[in-house]
Amino acid sequence: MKLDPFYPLVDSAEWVGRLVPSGVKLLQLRIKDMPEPELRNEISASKAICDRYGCQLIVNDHWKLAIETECDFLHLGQEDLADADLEAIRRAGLRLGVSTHDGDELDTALSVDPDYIALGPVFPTRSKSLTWAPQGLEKIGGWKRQIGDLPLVAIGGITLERSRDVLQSGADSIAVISDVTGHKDPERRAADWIKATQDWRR
Ligand code: 3NM
Repeated sequence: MKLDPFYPLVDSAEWVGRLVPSGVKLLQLRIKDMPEPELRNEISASKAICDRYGCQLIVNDHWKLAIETECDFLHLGQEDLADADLEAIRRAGLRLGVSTHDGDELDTALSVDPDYIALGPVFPTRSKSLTWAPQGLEKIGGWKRQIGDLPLVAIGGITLERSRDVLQSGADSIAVISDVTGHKDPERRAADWIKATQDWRR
């Protein structure tokens, strides 16, 4: 499986509607703390937009709702992974990406036969509070050598200006929050990312 090199993370269907028409082909809906009925609506609305524009939607954490809304790709952190019913997820045919931050977490992630591995934080990030120090670019190469053909997603503090180095270090895809949604012109920034990562899309 090949992932698009540009992988923005957003926290609402409204953001999905803003970014996906610019040509985003891979996107994560990452919503924390929302009552279930609203969450279901956000996931369904995001899926409708992604289906319309041919964008792969990946739902963070909410595996039951992802199955219910017929989504086909899920992202789980290590804690979510411990709580989730992996058999039910696989039975429903969902693909699965897993976050990792150190060797033990990588072993845990690999034990569930994931469809991609995410490694973070590559650089300092303000978007999530983490106990791990920034991993640096060399770690990306090491992780990639270890996981071989399995796609590697790099995350944490990655900007458009740093994207080439990250991809050249061995990442297959870059997950990004603030460099897009925190930008003064997010739609334009997304379009710039798509253009800048074009060489990795073939
Ligand atoms: N997970 P930004 S870092 C959601 O290391 C998330 O697992 C991380 O946001 C991890 O692009 C992160 O603004 C935040 O740095 C990424």
